Amino acid sequence: MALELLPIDRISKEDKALFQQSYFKKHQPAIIQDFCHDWPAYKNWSFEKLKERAGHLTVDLYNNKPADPDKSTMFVDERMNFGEYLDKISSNEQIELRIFLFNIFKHIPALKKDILKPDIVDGFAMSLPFMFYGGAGSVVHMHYDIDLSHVFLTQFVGRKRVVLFSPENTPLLYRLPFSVISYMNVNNPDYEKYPGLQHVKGYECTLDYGETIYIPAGYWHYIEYIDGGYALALRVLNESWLKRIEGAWNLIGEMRIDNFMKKYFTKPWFEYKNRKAFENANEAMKNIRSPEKMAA
Ligand SMILES: O=C(O)CCC(=O)C(=O)O
Ligand SMILES: [Fe+2]
Repeated sequence: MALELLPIDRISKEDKALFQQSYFKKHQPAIIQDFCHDWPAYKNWSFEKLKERAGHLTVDLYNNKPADPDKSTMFVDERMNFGEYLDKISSNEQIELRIFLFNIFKHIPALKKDILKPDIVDGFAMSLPFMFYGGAGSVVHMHYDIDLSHVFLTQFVGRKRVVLFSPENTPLLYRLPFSVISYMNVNNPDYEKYPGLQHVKGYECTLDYGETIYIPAGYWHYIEYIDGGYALALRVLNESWLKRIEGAWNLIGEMRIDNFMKKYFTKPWFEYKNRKAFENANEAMKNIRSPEKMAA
């Protein structure tokens, strides 16, 4: 049995009121087809032009291996010259190497002029633009963004498959406490080991060149690079102050506690978190009323 994944609506940035009412306010994902079409970046950010402007940088690369639950968060798998890396991913061979959360603008500030502040909603944090790169076959494992901001991810080159789950699904995805990751296998879910997965409801799309996906705050996302390519993520801070505080706590508190415990109490800490993940999923399953009960 495959996961229940619905398609994601496509709209235009001209449908501003529709986007705000039916998607942004309701935390419903959407694809905005022309979000970046008036940006200089839409025309300018080809492989060749990026290589010309930033090819001399050195970048940290990450492979497809899922993060080890025992090790502290993300360590670099390889380092490479950025120009060489762009050549590799543009060849469209299977190259499972990604760059994530790359603030390329810190190194080449002039690139920022190629992005225009969107007005589809207020509150874009233009000082926090991050880029993501990947070769064909690269995978971004299931996670949600720790700061709990809304993310607008714009694809400049290549296509990617994006799978999303709303935060209501969190216990059923067996989230390990003190982390933002789930070890589920999207393409081959193990319902015997993780029965909660039978109840998750998500979304799926292929994000095409020039399109932008709105990933509401706290949404889980899993991404497969169909082609080598790259994207820019712009953030809108959460409208709820409580969520902003929770996001900051995740970053400065929860993550540090987790890294400290992983370092000094590796095995018991993992066992505790794993047990908790199963308890949370079992509790959530109890609360899902079966169709027979609903009819009664
Ligand atoms: O596109 C990617 O490589 C990852 C994007 C992502 O995880 C994000 O924007 O939060
Ligand atoms: Fe993310």
